[in-house]
Parts: sequence; structure tokens; C-alpha cells
Amino acid sequence: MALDNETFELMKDSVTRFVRDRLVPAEDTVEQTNEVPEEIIQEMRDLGLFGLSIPEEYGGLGLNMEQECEVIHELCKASLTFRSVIGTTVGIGSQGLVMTGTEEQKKQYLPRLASGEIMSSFCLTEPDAGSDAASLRTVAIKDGDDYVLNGTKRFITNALRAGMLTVMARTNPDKKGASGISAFLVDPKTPGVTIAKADEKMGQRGTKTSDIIFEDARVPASALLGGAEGQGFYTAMKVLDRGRLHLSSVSTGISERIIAEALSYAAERKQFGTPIGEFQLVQAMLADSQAELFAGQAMTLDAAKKYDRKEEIAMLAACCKMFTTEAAGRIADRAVQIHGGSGYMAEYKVERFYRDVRLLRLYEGTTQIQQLVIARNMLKSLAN
Ligand code: COS
Repeated sequence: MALDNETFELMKDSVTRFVRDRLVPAEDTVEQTNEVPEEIIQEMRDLGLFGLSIPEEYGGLGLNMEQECEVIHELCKASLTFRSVIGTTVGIGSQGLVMTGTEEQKKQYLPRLASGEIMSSFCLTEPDAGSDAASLRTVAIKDGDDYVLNGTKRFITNALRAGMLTVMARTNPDKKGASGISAFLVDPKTPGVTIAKADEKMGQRGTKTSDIIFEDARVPASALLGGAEGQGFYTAMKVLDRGRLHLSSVSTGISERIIAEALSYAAERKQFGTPIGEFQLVQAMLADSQAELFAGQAMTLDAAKKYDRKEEIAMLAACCKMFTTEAAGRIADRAVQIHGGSGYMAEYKVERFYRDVRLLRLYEGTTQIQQLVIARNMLKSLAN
């Protein structure tokens, strides 16, 4: 499943133009209003951005992982908030359905997700279950032909915009670990589902995250993802493996933009009668950032190609996510440093990007969780 090269290149060029002509000029508005303008969301629909990863037979573009990574890298040369609007629908919110949904479930949701008519959210995290995802407490108890959901989900991106929630809940409360967890496709308008107000965050203004509270929310048995109980955690882990490649491209895209900001400032800003880019200590910062960007892009595309060849990538995706997000943090820090006092001022975009990229090292698995996944896989390969 992939777009042919020529069509793909045309598509990628249109994203590059969209970023340059529409998204970058709208960045300040988004920062000031904490909203993404509706006309920009409509243009994202028109470009097919909500359907990047959804198979063509369900109305999406059907990109393979390598192509998705390339497009996401391009898109993330603008404020990360824009990517966040499509992020859950392209990635973690829909991919459980694409991977394991029944034909009926796919037909019910995928065409509307692909067109952007509805958006999706991935509901795993809870107040007491973050890194330790398998300890989640939301329950879905079978009652006749239905399941009844109770519990609270936290930090759910796009919950306020979503028309479909992929919810991980414990169908077997007696089984404490992963195997008691199932996944459900839930309409947020279901009675008993409350989406809380948007969280106030450090950065990425315009992104919307919120709690979701389930109070005796009744869903039909047909909402059980794949029609099989006990598979929810494993599906979530596979979705996150894939999502970590997507996020690596988010990190490399914004890193490239931040380096461009630092480079143009270094070329223009004069001190001691010389552009500061002529100074070797500034050059060292630029060079370190460029090398880290190159490394991050190369490893992400390499792992994405392996994913497309259906190779096992859990460890590689964790390596990519850890490296590229940590690198983005260093790159943003150096960009602020190169800007000097101006780098601390809201007038220059590196101040905003510095705050925005801080999230990359936290969501979809902290750096420490990536380290744990990498080391566990190393030890497992030794045992085999
Ligand atoms: N693909 C498929 N199955 C996987 C898997 C993967 N990548 N990783 C783990 N599993 C399976 C294991 O094989 C194990 O199966 P069994 O029940 O048959 O033994 C089960 O899942 C539990 O795995 P494990 O014992 O490793 O679970 P732990 O609770 O120790 O830890 C981690 C799992 C920490 C890796 C997981 O909880 C995690 O990724 N946490 C971070 C969650 C996260 O990213 N949150 C962000 C919120 S979404 S924005």
C-alpha cells in the first residue's frame, strides 16, 4: 500500500507550498488566539491530510510509512499545532482500527476519518496510568448486548474535536495486567461521556487536550474493536510503535525549521562588526544541530522502510523517538542560545518552538520509556 512516486512527489510539493503560504503566516494568529482557524482545517481536509494513512479503498491516500514520515516532516516545518489537528486521526486514533478493525467497523468510520468529516482520539492515559499503561482502571463491563464504560482518561489530544474515540478499557477487572484490556470505538456523543474543558499547557497553543469522563456510558458490543476482548493493550502497543516513527518525523521537521531560524539570525545579526555566524563557537552550535537533524532523518526513514517491509521495529521506533525528540530539545536550546537575549523574547519564534518541542520527549512514551523498550528488546534478543 503506497502512492506511486510521481503522485507522491506532487502531493509532497503541495504540502510544502501549504506550509510556506498558509501555515507559517498563520502561526502568530494561532499563538495569540489559541485556536487553529477553521479555514485552515478545511484546507487540510481539501489536501487529503486527514487520510494520509488510511487505505485508498476507504477513501484515504494510503501512504506507506516512509511516505507518511516524509509528509509529516514537511508539515512540521510550521508550528506543531497544525500537525496536531490531523495527528491523532492519521496516527494513534485511527491505526488500531486500520490494523485490527472488522470490515463493518472500518466501513463505519474510515471514510469519514479520511475525509476529515470526523476526527479521532486515542484514549489510553489515565490520571494514575501514564507510563504504566497496563495498570489502567477504566472498565467496560458486559451487560446484555452492551458494554458499560466507567473511568477517566487524561490529556486526550483532540478529544474536543473528535467524532470517534479509540478507548482502552478493562473488560476483565479480575485480570490486572495487559491481557484484561480491550479496545472500543466510542462515539463521544454517547450519553455518559463528558469531554472536559481544554487543558492549559506550556506550549503548542491551539492544540486541544482534555480529560474524558465515562459514567455508565453504554456502547453496543459492535463497538468492541476487532470483535475480540483482551486485545486492546497489544493493539495499543503496536499503534504506539508506529506512532513513534510518525513522532520522530514531527521532531525532524520542526528541528529543520528551528535550524533555519537560527541560521538566518546568525547570518544577519552583527556583533563585534561581524555576522555572528562567522564566529566558530556559533558555527559549532549550527553544525551540531545540522548533524543531529541528518542522523535523525536517516534513522527514521530507515526504520520506516523496515516497517513497510513488515520487519519488527518496536526497538528501532523507540531509538528513533528517543534520539529525534532529545535532539529537537538540544536544537531548540542552541537556537535560543544563538539568538542571545532575543531568543528569550516572544517576538522571535525560537522562544515558542523551545516550549513547543518540550512535549516531544513526554508524549507517546517518555524518553525513559523508550530506553526501557530499547534495553528490554536488547536483552530479549540475547535470550533468544
Ligand atoms: N507490540 C506488541 N505487544 C507488546 C509490545 C509491542 N510493542 N510491547 C509489549 N507487548 C506485550 C508484551 O509482549 C506482553 O504480552 P503478554 O501479556 O503476553 O506477556 C504485554 O504486552 C505486556 O508487556 P510488558 O510486560 O512489557 O508490559 P509492561 O507493563 O511491563 O510495560 C510498556 C510496557 C512500559 C512498554 C508500556 O506500558 C508503554 O509503552 N508505556 C508507555 C505508554 C505510552 O506511550 N503512553 C503514552 C500515551 S499515548 S499518547
